[in-house]
Amino acid sequence: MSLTIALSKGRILKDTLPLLEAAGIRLLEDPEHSRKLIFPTSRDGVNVVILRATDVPTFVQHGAADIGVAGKDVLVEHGADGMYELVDLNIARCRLMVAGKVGAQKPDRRLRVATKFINIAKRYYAARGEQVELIKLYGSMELAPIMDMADVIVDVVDTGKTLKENGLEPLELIMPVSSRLIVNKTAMKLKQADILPLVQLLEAAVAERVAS
Ligand code: PRT
Ligand code: MG
Repeated sequence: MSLTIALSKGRILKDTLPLLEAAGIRLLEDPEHSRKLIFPTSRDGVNVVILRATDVPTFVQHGAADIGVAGKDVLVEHGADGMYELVDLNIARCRLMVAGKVGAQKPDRRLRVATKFINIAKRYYAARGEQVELIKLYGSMELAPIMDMADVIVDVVDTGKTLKENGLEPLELIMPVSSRLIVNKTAMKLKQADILPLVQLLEAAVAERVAS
């Protein structure tokens, strides 16, 4: 078989590796301690590629990777064209939230919103009939309200510690987030015999993890 699985370093990798192992796929080398981008596994023909989290849907959409694991936040922001979202892996859970400076009042002018989730923020405020000014950032969103560049941020929150340590507080929940198994639509047709058993093993591993 020939199967390429796209993952990202950090929490998704850490939480996905045990699930893959339960499905009989073990990496031969630890990606956290390597500069390689393509990793062979214990299963002949199955390789894992390590990407930036936001690039995983792109590689799966274009079929460069057959399968991937990405946060729901990243998937909704990117759009689901060309792929199926097959399994909620229930890992890397967090919440996509609006956050702002502790105690800050809503301004009388247009709200300025800093985020890397431009599409999600656009839709969220449009659905509420609110006109906002969106400011695209790629990281350290927390700085925007502190430095008075924005009134609020849209970002993922886990423990809330990062917000707190920067004088910010969560204000509104946009959506709960967990990581999903995504599959390229064409790969699903052509490699069904390889992909379906893997999906079933992963589903079983997730169910077992949730139960324990
Ligand atoms: O780091 P890089 O810029 O490459 O990309 P990334 O930050 O999107 O990747 P990564 O690996 O950090 O996150 C991958 C996915 O993990 C995200 O798309 C989410 O679906 C999920 N996830 C789960 C999180 C968190 N929890 C999380 N806490 N992603 C980011 N964070 C950030 C949060 O924004 C805060 O800055 O981690 C920091 C700590 O969070 P607190 O609330 O626990 O302090
Ligand atoms: Mg990160």
